[in-house]
Amino acid sequence: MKYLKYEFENQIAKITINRPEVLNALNSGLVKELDSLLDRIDNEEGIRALIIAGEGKNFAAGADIAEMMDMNPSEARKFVFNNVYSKIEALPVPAFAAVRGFALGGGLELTLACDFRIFSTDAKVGLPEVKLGIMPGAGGTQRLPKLIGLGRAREMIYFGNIIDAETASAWGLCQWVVEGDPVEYTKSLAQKLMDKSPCGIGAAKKAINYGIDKDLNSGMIFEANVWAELYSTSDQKEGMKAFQEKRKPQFTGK
Ligand code: CO8
Repeated sequence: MKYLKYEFENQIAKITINRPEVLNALNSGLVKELDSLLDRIDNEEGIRALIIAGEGKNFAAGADIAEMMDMNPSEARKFVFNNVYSKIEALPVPAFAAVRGFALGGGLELTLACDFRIFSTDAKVGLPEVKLGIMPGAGGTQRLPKLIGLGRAREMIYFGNIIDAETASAWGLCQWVVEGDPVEYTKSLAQKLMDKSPCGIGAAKKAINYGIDKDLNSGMIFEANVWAELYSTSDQKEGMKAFQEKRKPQFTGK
């Protein structure tokens, strides 16, 4: 791969965006690589969590402006890559965004498709697209209001302000703020999932994602069905048997 680095260790997959010379700006070649990598991660057994980070001092300063500037509307439509970000949301394992420095525009939108955001104290995040005559196009107008509420989302999108980690945390945009490189802390968080049931976590992720834009009743029906399906897994049998036998469960994710 030219624009991404991929590592797999201790059941954790890690993708690093690797264009530090342009603050990890996301061009179409990079997004294509991300697309293939996400398909691979989705189909590979033994992965229990995904971490996405940026090479160097920044996460990603947005989509590549040099590539986008001369596009016509039909080329712009083809450039849209929110379907790739949705693959992160659809993964059966939790995704963590470990953010240092800038996460702007499409960079911040990438983190919004993850289950968790961990920011370093020097993180600077925002959706500055209106300053370029465009608007967020990779999920920002859809995921951000659901995460931090309409008022704050409108503020970030209309004013295009860049906010710091402390403000992001107060607004619920990130769950953890850490000193220095957030990757190690993110790995330790991911590691804490390893003794939990992959089937349980995967099913919960599916139910949360389904219910977020549905009415309560449809969400409850979906939840009940997914919950009942867990009774066809060995994780459910092992988890409850281990409880009865007063030992730690050995989940297989099957
Ligand atoms: N695209 C291309 N190149 C970039 C980008 C970018 N988004 N951001 C930075 N760079 C490049 C700069 O051009 C510069 O390159 P060079 O050295 O060749 O001149 C290099 O990275 C370093 O950047 P700066 O010199 O500007 O660094 P500063 O520390 O002075 O400033 C900033 C850092 C404030 C982050 C500044 O670079 C900046 O404002 N960048 C643009 C941020 C931005 O507007 N991002 C949003 C882009 S639009 C977007 O993401 C739309 C997403 C929706 C896509 C829809 C399809 C799905």
